[in-house]
Amino acid sequence: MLAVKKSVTKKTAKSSTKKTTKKTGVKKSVTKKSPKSSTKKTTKKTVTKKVTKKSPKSLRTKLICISHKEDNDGISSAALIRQAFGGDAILVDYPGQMDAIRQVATDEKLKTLFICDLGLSKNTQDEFINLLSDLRKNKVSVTYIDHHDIDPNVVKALEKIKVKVIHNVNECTTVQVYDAFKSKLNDHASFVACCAAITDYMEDRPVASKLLQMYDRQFALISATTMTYNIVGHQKDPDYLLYLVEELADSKFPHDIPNTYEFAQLQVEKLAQIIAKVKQGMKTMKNLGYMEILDSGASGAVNFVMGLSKKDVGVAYKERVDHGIYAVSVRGSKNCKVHLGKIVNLLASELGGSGGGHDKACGAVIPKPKIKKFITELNKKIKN
Ligand SMILES: [Mn+2]
Repeated sequence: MLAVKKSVTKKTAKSSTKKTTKKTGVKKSVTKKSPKSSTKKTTKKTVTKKVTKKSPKSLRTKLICISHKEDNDGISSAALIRQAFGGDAILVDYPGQMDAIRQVATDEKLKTLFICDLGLSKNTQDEFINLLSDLRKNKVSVTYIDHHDIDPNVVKALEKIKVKVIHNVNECTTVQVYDAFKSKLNDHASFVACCAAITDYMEDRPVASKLLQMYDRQFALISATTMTYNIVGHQKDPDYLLYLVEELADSKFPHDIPNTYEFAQLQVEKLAQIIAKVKQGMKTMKNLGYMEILDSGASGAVNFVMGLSKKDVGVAYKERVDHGIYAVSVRGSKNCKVHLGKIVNLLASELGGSGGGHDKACGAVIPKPKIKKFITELNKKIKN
């Protein structure tokens, strides 16, 4: 474990200094003096010079990609945006999504914003539109790329304010990023997209399946799985996740990123322990199996809850003590005929939370006291 961490920190440090000197034009003048100084410090020194030289418009130089941090599709979307356009990634989960957008919206240097693989729900969509419309008023270029179920009125509203919307529920986000910007990407980017599609169960879709044909299936499967385990196992290590974004943007195969396979082995062992715990702790209702997860991620356990309960829907939830909420993961089997993402979106917002996603895989944020109600109501709404 120690060895894993060490080499990682070294690499991250290296690549992040590279980043400051290489990518951001504004920082250049500052980098000479102190390469370590942050952007905040930078403003102090550059502003006086800049203001006299250039119009305020040209102060906007930053490109930021806000993407989903919890899976390979989000991380890989950020990586391909970085390869195509440069800039920096901000990785967030669903509960942190709006905070991140609010924060970048106040950044006066922001010129271009990409938002990837972050679905919207009834409770977030209005503020999302408002924030982006403020950005558009400031001439910030905004591109939203996603594949989660979305209210068509939201798409209309976004297009009206000239946000570029790339949205297709039939391909994962990274495949859509690849497809939209392949002229700016190298050949390896198609492999990154393939692996993301596998993680999202979408490698059989029209574009993704063509990409997968170019590679050996088992090679792509083990690469996607290794990435997934490294991402899931590093959710509390944001620097490592950003490092993965950089390595993928630099066209590294997962097996060329140090220690990823060793780390995946550790994750596999943890998952085996989760199976044992789910067998003990899982409960069932008529139409679903459910379980509160205490010592791992809910999304890592939810498939076991569904499978071991022998129901067509599984629910796993984990308390986020700092937020007073439960992070909930929901999965449906092939026999599940209802659109879980749509049901969960409605139900979560009725209970003062938010949620949504795909037909057979979705998530929600539910206020702590409402979790039991969420499960009983979901059980009622999915009767087959
Ligand atoms: Mn996705």
